[in-house]
Amino acid sequence: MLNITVPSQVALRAQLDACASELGLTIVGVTSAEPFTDGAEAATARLNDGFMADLPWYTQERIQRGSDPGAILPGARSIISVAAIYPSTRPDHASGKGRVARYAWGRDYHNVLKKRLNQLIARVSERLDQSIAHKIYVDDGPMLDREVARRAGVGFFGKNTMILTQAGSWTFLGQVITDLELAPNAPSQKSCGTCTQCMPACPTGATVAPYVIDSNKCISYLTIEHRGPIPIELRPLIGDWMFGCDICQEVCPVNEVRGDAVPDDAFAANPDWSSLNPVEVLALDEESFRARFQGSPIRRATWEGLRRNACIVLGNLGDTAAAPALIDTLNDASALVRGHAAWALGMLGGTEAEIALLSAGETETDPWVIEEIELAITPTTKQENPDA
Ligand code: B12
Ligand code: SF4
Ligand code: SF4
Repeated sequence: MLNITVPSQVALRAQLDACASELGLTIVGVTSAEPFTDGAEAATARLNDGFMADLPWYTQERIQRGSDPGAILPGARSIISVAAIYPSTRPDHASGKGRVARYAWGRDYHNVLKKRLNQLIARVSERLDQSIAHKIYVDDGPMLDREVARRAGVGFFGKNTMILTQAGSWTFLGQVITDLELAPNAPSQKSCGTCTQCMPACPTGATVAPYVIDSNKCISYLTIEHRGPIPIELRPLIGDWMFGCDICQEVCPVNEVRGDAVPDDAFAANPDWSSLNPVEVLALDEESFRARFQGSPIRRATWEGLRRNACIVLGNLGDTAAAPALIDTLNDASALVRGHAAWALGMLGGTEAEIALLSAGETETDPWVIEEIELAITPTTKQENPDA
């Protein structure tokens, strides 16, 4: 009879934790591969309420698939959930620049964290001298990353819907579904308590209820994922956010108490990405956009989308020195960008802007841009910007 020693769940877990720590993964939890029924229910409710906006890939089918790890990896027994800390201390923000959400200051986390999780599995596999069936996801699959993290004890849900870990919410989440039988963690018992600070702090009122974000109003959605015109009533509320938004995390007291939160070097801020000069962005051609943001999450906004955002930021900053750049942009090849440039000029006001708008109105052929030009030359638009 063969004498095979099967490592216990606890011994396997100890190996996992040791390998994770060697790879700099300090926040690690484990949960079973049981279906995520509650998470799927909440996600379905968000979808049915229209709160997932027009994200074409966020479908009921995706939610179903993501809530059943056993269907993704036959033989799945455990899910390893990790949170990787990214830098959160903002260098002095130069005036005239557009803000970038912290998660996008450094290299694209999808690749960095997936590589790390691959190394983790390779290392554990080597130690155990056995192959491990696994499937890795970092934001790029159907799994409900935050619900996995909650059940694996990595953190608790904040009312801003972020997972609040021992290091706060400035973290990326990733997970590995595996056939290893690992000792699980208990879900965190912590909660926001009576705090509600993130809710009134949201400029657009996107936190429509505790734990519920209406993506249609979320600046992160609007500046990163949304492909068309940004609703005119939301534009002034975007302020100087050029890509993403961090406000509901900046105000969170859990993020203040994070003495032991050491950001992962792999996500160190790149000054070319961490704040953006909107006039410079308007001047980028498609090739220079690709080159400048190679390896950055900012590419997700698309060349057209980022220039649309630059127009909004310039309109909100209200600096008339940006008028010539916006006037040039009235001739842009993209109607989306031209329309937002017209709006921004309306916000800046002044004779130079008005003459340019009137002249553009004579040659413009796109009906939506014509409408934007007309709105921009009516005085009511300008009144919406309190700083202009
Ligand atoms: C779609 C999406 C978005 C959308 C929608 C966001 C949202 N809140 O749903 C938009 C584009 C707006 C977005 C924005 C951002 N995102 Co995003 N996004 C995703 C994605 C792809 C899916 C999220 C999802 O399924 N939402 C659907 C709803 C149902 O999920 P939920 O709001 O989390 O709901 C849960 C809880 O509310 C809970 N719940 C429901 N009711 C109740 C009641 C109680 C009492 C409790 C306790 C809990 C609870 O159950 C729900 C299901 O799990 C995930 C990656 C992934 N694959 O999971 C990243 C992800 C959530 N995003 C992430 C990040 C970093 C951001 C931004 C911070 C980026 C930025 N700075 O601009 C913002 C944050 C905005 C915000 N406050 O959420 C990280 C979050 C990391 C973390 N520590 O939590 C993720 C996990 C990506 C990753 N792998 O790192 N995102
Ligand atoms: S990311 Fe910004 S816009 Fe979105 S919910 Fe948070 S504060 Fe509101
Ligand atoms: S600000 Fe308060 S309510 Fe909002 S997530 Fe943080 S602790 Fe929770």
